[in-house]
Amino acid sequence: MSGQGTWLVTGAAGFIGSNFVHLALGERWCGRVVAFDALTYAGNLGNLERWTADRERFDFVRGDVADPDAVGRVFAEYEPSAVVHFAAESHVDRSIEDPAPFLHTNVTGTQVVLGAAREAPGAPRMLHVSTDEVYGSLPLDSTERFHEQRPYDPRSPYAASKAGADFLVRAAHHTHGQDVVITNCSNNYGPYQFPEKLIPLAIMNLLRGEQVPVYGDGLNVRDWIHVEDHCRAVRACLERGRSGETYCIGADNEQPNIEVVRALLPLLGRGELAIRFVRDRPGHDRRYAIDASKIRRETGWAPRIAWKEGLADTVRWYRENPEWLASVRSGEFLSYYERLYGGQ
Ligand code: NAD
Ligand code: TDX
Repeated sequence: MSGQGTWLVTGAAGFIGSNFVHLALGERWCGRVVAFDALTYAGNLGNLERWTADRERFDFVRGDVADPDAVGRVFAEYEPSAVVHFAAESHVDRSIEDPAPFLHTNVTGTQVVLGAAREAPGAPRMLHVSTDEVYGSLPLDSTERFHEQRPYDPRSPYAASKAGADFLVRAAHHTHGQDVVITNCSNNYGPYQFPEKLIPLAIMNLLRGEQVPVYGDGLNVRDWIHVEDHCRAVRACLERGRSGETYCIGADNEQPNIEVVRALLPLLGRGELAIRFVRDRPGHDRRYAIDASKIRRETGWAPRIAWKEGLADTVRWYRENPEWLASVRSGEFLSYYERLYGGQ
C-alpha cells in the first residue's frame, strides 16, 4: 500500500488531518491524497497550502461526510485504495453546549463513509480515528490505564458520539466482514491545533499577555502525545494493523493540566500570575492514560518525540505563525478556499 495509490483523508483540513497529509505527501507514504473536508470553524484549507498547487499528488474536495451523494462522488471519482477518517466535531466543551453537530458528523458521517468504502470498487480499508475518551475516566490514585479490552464508558456527548461511531465500525466488520481498523488515541498537541484546546489556547493567551483559564483544581490528568507520533501510529495501523482490530495509541506521558500550563510559562516568559482557576467543566473526566503495548508489539510503532522538546517546538511554531492564529480566529481562512476553488 505504501508509496502508491490514492488515500482519501476526511477532516484533512483540521489539526491532526493536516499534520497527517504533510507527512503522507512529504514522506511519500502514498501516491496521492484526496482531502475531503466541510471546512467548519475548525477546518482551514490554509493548513494544506503547501500542497494545493501539486495537482498530481493532491486534491481537495469540500463536502460533508454525512452527505451520501458528496461522499459517493469522491469514491467514484478518485477510487481510493485506503480511507483515513479523521473528520469529526472534536471539542468536548462544544458538545456540552450543543451535541447535535456531534451526532451528525461523528455518528451519521462515520456511517456514510463506512458504507461508501464498503460499496466502492475493491472495498478499500477504512481506518477510523477515535479517542481514548470512549473508555471513560480513571481515578487519580491508581496506575490503571486504558487498553483495548476495557469496556466503553463515554461520559461527554463528544465521547458518546465517538463511541457510537466506533461501534458502527466494529459492527460493519462483524456483519459484513468489512476491512476496518480503529485507533483510540490520547490527547494530541502540536502545530495547527485550533486555539480552543488547552495547549494552543494557553500559548495564545500567554502570547497576548492574557491569563490561562484552568478548569477546577487543575489536577485532571491527560496523556499527551505529539501529533506527528499519532500520525505515524495511524499509518502503522493502516498498513500493518489487523482487520477488525482496535489499537490504543499513547506516548506514556501523563501530565496534570496545571503542570502543562506551568511548563509553558517559562517558554513564553510569563509567571504564575498568568494562571486563573475557573469553574470546572461539567462532568470533567479526571484522568486518561493509555497502555500502548498492543500497537507497539504488533506494528513496531513507537513514539519519537519527547514531551519537553515537543512542547518547546510547538510554542516556537505558534510564536512564528501569528498570522495563522489571527486567520483561524477571524474565519478569514475561508477566503483562501474561495480564491482557489470558488465556483466549484
Ligand atoms: P479538528 O476539530 O481540528 O478537525 C476536524 C476536521 O473535520 C476539520 O477540518 C473540520 O472542518 C472537519 N469536519 C467537521 N465536520 C465535518 C463534516 N461534517 N464533514 C467533513 N468534514 C468535517 O479535530 P482534530 O483534533 O484534528 O481531530 C481529528 C480526529 O482525531 C477526530 O476524529 C478526533 O475525534 C480524533 N482525536 C483527536 C484527538 C485530539 O487530541 N485532538 C485525540 C484523539 C482522537
Ligand atoms: O481552557 C481550558 N482549560 C482547561 O483547564 C481548556 C480548553 C481545557 N482545560 C482542561 C480540560 C481537560 O482536562 O484541559 C484538559 C484538556 O482539555 P481539551 O484541550 O479541551 O481536551 P480534552 O477535553 O482532554 O479532549 C481532547 O483529547 C481527546 C480533544 O479535544 C479530543 O478531541 C480528543 O478526543
